[in-house]
Amino acid sequence: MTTRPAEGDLHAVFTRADLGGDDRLDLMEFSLVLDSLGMSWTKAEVQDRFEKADTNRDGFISYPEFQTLLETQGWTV
Ligand SMILES: [Ca+2]
Repeated sequence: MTTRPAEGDLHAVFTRADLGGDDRLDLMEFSLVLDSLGMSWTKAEVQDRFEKADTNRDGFISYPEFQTLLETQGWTV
């Protein structure tokens, strides 16, 4: 079952996964977010989503990029 977190919850999920506390997610942190959202993707799928979500190609997912990813995936926040 996939729950659809409210906006505040989503940011809490993002912040909790941001182990470095630098307001962006690396690939490992990104996979933690997916776990907490109940997404069960393979490593290859996670890598693929990560690369698509990282629109400015800096190797990290910012919160705006994260929100855009959820929108493009059709996940309501
Ligand atoms: Ca980025």
